[in-house]
Amino acid sequence: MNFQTVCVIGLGYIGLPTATTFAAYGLRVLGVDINHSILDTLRNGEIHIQEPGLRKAFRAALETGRLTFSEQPALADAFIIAVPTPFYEDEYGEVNGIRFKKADLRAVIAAAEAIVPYLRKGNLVILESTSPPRTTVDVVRPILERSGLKVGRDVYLAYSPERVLPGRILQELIENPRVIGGVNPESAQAGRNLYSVFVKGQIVLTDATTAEMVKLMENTYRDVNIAIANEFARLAERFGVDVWEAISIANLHPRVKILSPGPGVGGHCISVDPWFFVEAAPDLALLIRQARQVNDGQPHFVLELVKRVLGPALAGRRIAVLGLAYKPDVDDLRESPAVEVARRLLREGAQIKAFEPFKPEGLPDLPCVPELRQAVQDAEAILLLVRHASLQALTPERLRPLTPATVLIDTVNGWAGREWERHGFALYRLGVGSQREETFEAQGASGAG
Ligand code: SAJ
Repeated sequence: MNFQTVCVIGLGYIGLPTATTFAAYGLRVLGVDINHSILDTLRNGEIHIQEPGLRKAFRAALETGRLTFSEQPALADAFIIAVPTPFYEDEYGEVNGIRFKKADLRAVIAAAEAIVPYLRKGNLVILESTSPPRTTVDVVRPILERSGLKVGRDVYLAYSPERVLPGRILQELIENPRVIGGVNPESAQAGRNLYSVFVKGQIVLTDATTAEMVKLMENTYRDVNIAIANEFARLAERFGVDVWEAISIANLHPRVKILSPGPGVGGHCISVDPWFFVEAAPDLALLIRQARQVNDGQPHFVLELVKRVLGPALAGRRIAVLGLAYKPDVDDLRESPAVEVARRLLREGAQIKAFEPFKPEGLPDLPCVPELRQAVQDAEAILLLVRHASLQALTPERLRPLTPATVLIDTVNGWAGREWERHGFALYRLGVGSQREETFEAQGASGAG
C-alpha cells in the first residue's frame, strides 16, 4: 500500500507537527480544523502554538506546496484524527460512591463523522487522540461503517497514540518508537506503511485496544510516580526533612527513581488521561484515582505553605508569582497547577502580579505583567511556581536591586544552594520541614541543590 495523500483532522500540538512532517517527507497533506482563525493563521504562514523548530519546519512544508488547509476533509488515501479528548469540566460520573471525571469524546465523534462521506475502499483511518479503552472499536468503527464499507476488509482502522514530549515534538515524532494498534492485522500493517514514511524509531504492531491501553498506562504510570513524590513532600514537611535531599539520596539506589514534587501535575495529558481508566473501571482503578487526587491537591498544599510563611490572612499581601506554564520552558498554560495557585491566591484577596516569560501577555483573568521587573518591584514575597531555566538562573545579586521582597517561596527547588540570606531574603521551599529550615538557618547553610 502506497500512501500519496493524507488528511490530518485537528491542527493542534500533535496534528500540526504531524501534518508538517508528512508534507516534509513528500506526501500531499490536507490539514483540517474547525477553527477558522487557526486556518487563517496557518494560511498566512504563521503558527498558533510555540514549539521549538516548528515555525521553520512548517514554513518549509508550506513552500513545497504539499501542505494545504480546509474546514472539511476531502478524498485522501489516509485520514488521521488528532483532535483533543478533554474531560467534561462540570460533569462527573459516580459508581458505588466513586466520583470520576468523564471523557468528552465529542471532537473524536465529529471528526469520524466528517470523514464518512470521503471514505473509499482501501483507505486507512488512524485515531491518534488519547482515548478511553475500546474507543477505536466501539466508537469510531461503527461511525465509519455508516459509509457502507466494512472496517478491516474494505477500509483499515488503527489506533496510534502520540507519545511526544512538548518541547521536543518534531524530534520525538521521528525518533520515538511508534505503537500501531489495528482492528485487525491488515490495519496495523497499513498503519506501519503510513508512518514508516518518517518514523525512524521502532514500529510495534498490536491490536487497537492494547495500543489505547499502552498510551494510558504510560501517562498513568508517570502520574502515580509524581503523586508519590508529592506525598513524600508532605511527609517530609511533617517530619522536618528536606524532601529534595532525601529524594536525591534515595535515588542513589540502583532500582529507585523518584520524580520531583511540585505545585501539581498539569498539561492536557497526564492530568487528564488517568481519569479515562477511572471512568472505564471505577471499581478497579483505585490507586490511579487516589494519585490523581494527590496531584490535584497540590495547589491547595502550596496555598497552605504560603499561609504558613506569610500568615493565614493573605488579603492585600503583595505576592509576585513567577511562572504560569504547566511545566518548565514551554508556553502551554493548559491545566496548569501554577495558574490554579495564582487563582487561589487571588480568591484569598492577595495582590498578585504574575509573570510568565513564555507568554508575556499572560491570562485575562489574572493580573499579569510582561516583565520580571514589574512583577517583583513592589512585592513583599516572591513565589516560584515553574522551574523555567531563566527563572531558576535568578541570583540574589540580580534580584536584590529589583525588589523590596524579603520572602522567597520556592515550590520547585529552583533556588536552593544560593546565598539568599546574605542579601536579605528568607527562602522557604516546598517539601522542606520548618524544623529543618531553622537548623539550616542556624548553621548558615541553605540546603541541597
Ligand atoms: N511533573 C512533576 N514532577 C516530575 C515530572 C513532571 O510535577 O518529576 C509535572 C510537570 O511539571 C507537568 C506534569 O507533571 O505539570 C506533566 O509533565 P511531563 O513532562 O511529565 O509530561 P507531559 O504532559 O508534558 O507529556 C507527557 C509525556 N508522557 C510521559 O512522559 C509518560 C509525553 O511523552 C506524552 O506524549 C504526553 O504526556 C502526551 O501527549 O500524552
